Order: sequence, then C-alpha cells, then structure tokens
Amino acid sequence: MKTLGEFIIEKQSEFPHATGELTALISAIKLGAKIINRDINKAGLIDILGENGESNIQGEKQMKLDVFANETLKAALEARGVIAGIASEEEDNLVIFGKDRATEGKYVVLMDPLDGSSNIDVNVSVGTIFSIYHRITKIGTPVTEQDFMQPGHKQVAAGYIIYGSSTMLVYTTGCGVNAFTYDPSIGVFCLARENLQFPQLGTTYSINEGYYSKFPKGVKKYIKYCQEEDETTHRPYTSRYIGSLVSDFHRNLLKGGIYIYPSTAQYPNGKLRLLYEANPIAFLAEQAGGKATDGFRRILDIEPQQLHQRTPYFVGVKSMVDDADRFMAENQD
Ligand code: P6P
Repeated sequence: MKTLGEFIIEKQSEFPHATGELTALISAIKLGAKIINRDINKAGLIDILGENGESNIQGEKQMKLDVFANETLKAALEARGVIAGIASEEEDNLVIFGKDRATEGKYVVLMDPLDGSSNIDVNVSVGTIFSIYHRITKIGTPVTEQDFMQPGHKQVAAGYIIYGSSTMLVYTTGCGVNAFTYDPSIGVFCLARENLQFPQLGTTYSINEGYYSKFPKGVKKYIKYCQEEDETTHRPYTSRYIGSLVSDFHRNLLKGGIYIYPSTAQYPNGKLRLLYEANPIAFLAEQAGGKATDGFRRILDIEPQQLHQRTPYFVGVKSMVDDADRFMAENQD
C-alpha cells in the first residue's frame, strides 16, 4: 500500500526542479478533502443539508455543504502559506490571502469546492475540482487577476475528489493521471491506479437529453449517431447521465465515454465554467489520452476573458470527441 503522501514525495524526488511547495499545496487539498468527506458522509445526521438561503454569482442556490466545502478548502490552502490566493465558484471575486502570502505565494488555486451539489440531498456522488497555476506576476508584488486568467495549458496541476461509494482523489501534475482511494479507518489516501488512461474505445455518452430541442444541430446529429445500430462501431452506445460532472467524467475515464454539456437555451455559452471545471478536467483528460473541446477548439487553448466565464464542453475518449467535433463542424447553425 502506498499513501498519497509517500507517492508525492517519491515523485517529487524524480523532478529536481519540483519544489516542496507544490507538494505542500496538494497536501492541503488532501486535508480539505478529508474534512469535506467526513461531513458529506454525515450530512443526513447533522443539520447541514439543504440550502443556506444564499445564491452564488452563478445565481445558483448555495447548499450549506457548498459553503462548508468552500470555507474548508480556503482555510486549508491559506494555512499552507505557499498560495497567494484562490478563485472559487462560491466566491464572487478573487480571494487574495493576507500578509506576505499575497506577495510571496508562488501558486494560485481555482476550484469548484462542491460540484454537483444539488445531488447532495438525494445521496448522489458529488465532487471537488481544483486547478493550480504558478503566478505570472513578480514574486514580491501583490498577486492580481492576471495570475488567475491563464489558459488551461499553463496549469501545473489539476484534479478532483469524488465523494461516492468510495472517496477518491484523482490528480495530475502533467506526468500522467494517478488515482487514490480514501481509507477512512486510517485516514489516508492509498494509491489505487497509476497512470490512468482512457480505454481506446468508448461506448457511453453522457448528456442531459431533456434539453434536446435546444441543442445545436451538430449535437442532435451526434446523439442520433450514438443511437444508431452499427456493430462495427459498437453502436448503439449506452446513455448514462448522473448530473454531476465529476461522477460522469470519472465513470467515462474508467469505462470509456464522452460527456457533453453544449450550449442550450438556458446556457447559450454552455453551463460549465472554463477556469475551475472545464480546464482542470481537460488537463486530466489529455493526460489520460483523451480530448476536451468546446465543439471546435481545444479547451486548454482558450484564453479566459472573465473569471466565471462558461464554455460548451465535450470531454472524453479521443475518438468520441473527434466524432462529436466532426458533427459540430458539419452542422454549424
Ligand atoms: P443539468 C452541476 O451543477 C453541473 O455543473 C455539473 O456537475 C453537471 O454535469 C451539470 O451541472 C448538470 O446540469 O443542467 O443537466 O442539471
């Protein structure tokens, strides 16, 4: 059994330029995940279920656990002293950490503290998504929005924690994707899968077909393609949609599939946020041999314009995303 801590130290020694600070950062996320996991598993018991009456910048009702997860991760990250600040789905603006952290911290973290939180009350898996960048402004000067608005290909690390039938932490530092399963009896994450890769073939598509009538023509054509009978390409595919990006992506990563959240009437630019949902998952997808686009462009090449901007999202097995992109290109509205 190899713990996440041992694994990080082992891998750090393989990269002489790696600093202990990134190690400390990932350890902070590990601590936050353990605390969130504890409270998610008790959510039904302690009065933490339900909404707290507030809404976030997305206009989405904040669940009490959303706020708890955000505060927990913010505290864990600030305590480590190597992070200059964070951006979060639950924070309208940047959170720049106090004292010398804002000027001396080498990294910034962007996160969705509890993605899919509307599923909490019905006991469906939810997840934490994180994205880590080196700051680009000069150390010794206060960190600015410029440090957070970097294209996804500049990420130094990214990952998610899925709070499901078991809790897993899956992350990459650009040298493959590694997955760790949490053992609550001893309070450690244990290495479960090293250098995870998508299966070559995918036969599951994940999309909320309730919005079908408002999908772009290319998406409608791709869905019909998925449903056609064709033995040579193992169609019809299976449809699976949990309504939690981390859960749908995790299943597709292990079993082979594609997740799509395109533009809809309600979300003309897509629903998922570029900086702290699409980019980190796209980094993992590419490291696992997959692909992530907005139907036309590589997600990791998109230059951010706003902190909470949204994007249409196609992510999963490369051949499946290639197919979907082809239908989008051939059927531009
Ligand atoms: P819909 C959760 O709110 C989320 O951002 C993703 O995790 C999930 O895939 C999607 O939205 C679900 O959205 O519109 O299908 O309920």
